[in-house]
Parts: sequence; structure tokens; C-alpha cells
Amino acid sequence: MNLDPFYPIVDSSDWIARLVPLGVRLVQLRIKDAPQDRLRREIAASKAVCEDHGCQLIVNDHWQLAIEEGCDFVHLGQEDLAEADVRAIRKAGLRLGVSTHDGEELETALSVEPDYVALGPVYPTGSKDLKWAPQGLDRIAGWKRQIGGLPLVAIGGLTLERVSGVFENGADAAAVISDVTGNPDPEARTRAWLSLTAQWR
Ligand code: 3NM
Repeated sequence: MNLDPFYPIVDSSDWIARLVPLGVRLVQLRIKDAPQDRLRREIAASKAVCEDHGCQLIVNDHWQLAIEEGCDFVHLGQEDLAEADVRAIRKAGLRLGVSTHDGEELETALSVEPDYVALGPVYPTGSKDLKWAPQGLDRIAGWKRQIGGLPLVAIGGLTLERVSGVFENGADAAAVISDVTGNPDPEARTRAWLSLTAQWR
């Protein structure tokens, strides 16, 4: 499976409607706490936009709703993975990406035969509280050696200026929140990411 190298993560279908039409081919909807009915609406609206634009939607955490809404890809952190029914996810035909931060988590992730593994935080991030120190670029190369052909997603503190390093060290995709949605001009920043990452597509 091929992942697009530019993997923005957003927290609403409004963001998806704003950014996906610019040419984004891979996006994650990551909504932490919200009532079920709102989550369902957000997932359905995101899916509709992504379908219209040939973009792969990946739903974070809410795998039951993702199945019910007919989505085909979910992302789980380790805690969510521990509680999730991976067989039900697979039975429904969904693909699965898993977060990892250390060797033990990588083993756990690999045990469910994921469709990609994410490694973070590559650099310091203000978007998520994490107990792990920044991993650095060497760690990306080490992860890639271990997982071989399985796609590797780098995440955490990535910016347009820094991102080349993750690809040079073996990452297949760069997941990013604040450098895009925290930018004063998110549309222009998205276009710049698309243009720079085209070389790794
Ligand atoms: N997961 P930004 S780091 C959601 O290391 C997330 O697992 C991480 O946001 C991990 O691009 C992170 O703003 C936040 O640093 C990424």
C-alpha cells in the first residue's frame, strides 16, 4: 500500500472541506471528545468531501463509527488499540494504522499486522502531551529498518522546513497538525506542502 507523503491531521469536517479540495490525498480526522451524534456527522461529512476529491480519509479512534459510516481506514493509538476489536475492524474490511513511540509499542503494533506504523514525536510538539522525548531522525531510519516494506509515518513537530529529513531517513509520509492548521494562511501552507512533498509521492 502506498501512502501519500503529505498527511495532514485535522479536527473537523470544516477543515477537511477547506483543505482537501486543494489536492490533499490523505487526511486524518482526529476529534478527541465529542458526543456520538456530532462525531457521526463529522465522519459522514468528512467522508463525503474525501470521496468527491479522491482523498483517503483515516478516522482516528472512533472505529465503530467509522465502520458504521462505511469508512475504510482507521488510526489507533496504543491505548485505543488495546481496547479495540481488531478482528471486527478487519472483518469490516478497514485498514489500520497504529501509533508507536518505543520498541515495545512497535512490537504491539506489528502483532496486529497494521497497514502502517506511525513513529513520534520526531521533534517537540505542542499538539499532544507525550511522555517520550523527541525521537530524532536516526530513530526513523531504525524503525524503517525494522519494519521493512510496511509504510512508516513520521509525526510530531514537523514543518515544511524540517520535513525533508524524515523522508531522507526512510519515512513514507509526514503527518502534521500545527504547521498547517496553525499557520496564518493554512491554504497557502497546504499548497506549499503539496508542492514540496510531490517529489516523494
Ligand atoms: N501524535 P504537530 S505527536 C497527534 O508522537 C500526535 O504519537 C504524536 O502535531 C505521536 O504536527 C502528535 O502540531 C501531534 O506537532 C502532532
